[in-house]
Amino acid sequence: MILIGQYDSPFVRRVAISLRVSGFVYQHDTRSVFADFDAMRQVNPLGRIPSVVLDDGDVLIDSAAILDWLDQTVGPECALIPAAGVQRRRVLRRMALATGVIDKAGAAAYERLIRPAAYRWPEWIERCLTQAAGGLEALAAEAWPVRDWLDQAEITTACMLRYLQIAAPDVLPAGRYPSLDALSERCESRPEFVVTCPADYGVPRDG
Ligand SMILES: N[C@@H](CCC(=O)N[C@@H](CS)C(=O)NCC(=O)O)C(=O)O
Repeated sequence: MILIGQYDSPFVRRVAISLRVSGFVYQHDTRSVFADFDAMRQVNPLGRIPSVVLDDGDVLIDSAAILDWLDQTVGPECALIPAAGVQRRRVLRRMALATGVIDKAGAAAYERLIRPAAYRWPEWIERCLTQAAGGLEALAAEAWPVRDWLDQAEITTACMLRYLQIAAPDVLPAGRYPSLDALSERCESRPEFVVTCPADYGVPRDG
């Protein structure tokens, strides 16, 4: 199996960590979604990451679809998203909040890092950051019990928190939400997080 995409993408990283937690081995294709755009479009017509190429050649695109394949493959006992009921709803809600924060903080970061300064729209950036802050506040209000195992809400939220630290540090000042800091520290100390930890954020930057 081949995982395509660099770990500075929280969507790629949550797939990588989920594969490792579930005992899968993969080759890592680290081509850049920006520098290798044409090659990326050969794999995923949207030119986005992550993608996973399965051993039979089938290509999975979009982290949610990849995680769904993973849970289907390992079965309900080992799935990272509970199969049904209130537990499933709770995990899906947290995942929606965490991916929403990534989307909004990411949109603001793209505006500031990629769009030429003359074309930036401060009100739009402000709106995105307000939405990201709302998601963070909602996640901080949730209980994050300490356990030996991880579910997908914890993996996705921890990947989101690390992404903010490197791509949009002003969105989450250290200490604002101690429960999220604790979740991040707990997750980042695990081997699957350590080996996938991104050192830097690889989007093209202006000036
Ligand atoms: N819904 C997609 C979002 C993936 C996504 O936003 N990927 C980003 C990297 S974090 C990307 O490919 N950005 C380049 C682009 O959209 O042009 C997923 O969950 O896989």
